[in-house]
Amino acid sequence: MKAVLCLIYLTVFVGSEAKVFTKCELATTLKNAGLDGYNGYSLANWMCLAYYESRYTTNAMYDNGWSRDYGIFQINSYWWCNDGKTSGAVGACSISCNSLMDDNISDDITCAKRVVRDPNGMGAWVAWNNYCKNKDVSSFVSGCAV
Ligand SMILES: [Ca+2]
Repeated sequence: MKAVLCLIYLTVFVGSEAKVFTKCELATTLKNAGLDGYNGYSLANWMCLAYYESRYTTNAMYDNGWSRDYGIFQINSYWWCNDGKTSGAVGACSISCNSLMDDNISDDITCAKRVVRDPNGMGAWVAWNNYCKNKDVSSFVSGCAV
């Protein structure tokens, strides 16, 4: 019985384990998901954005008091994802914020594509405005086979 419980625990734990991507691992994942050039933004811009928003950490979460930002792209619970505790939330990605915290970022990427299709583009992300916009971001992909 103990062994069974242990196995269940291990499965749940491993299944929800957070992942911190390495630079080139993330660059390859984002490129394969079609982000390079998506809506006019280079892969290096996506990488810069993810670096300054989460340091490539899949379970990053920031609580500003009235809403929360989730995951590797720090997607907001007012506009995009649903966390069940954000008053008046729009939830335009129709996704649970929890699923933006696991180590599978394919749904995070789908939602990020939705975010960047808005008129503000990457301007939706404060960190991108502050640290990546109009900057030389080439170092975020340099040395990676992408
Ligand atoms: Ca996810």
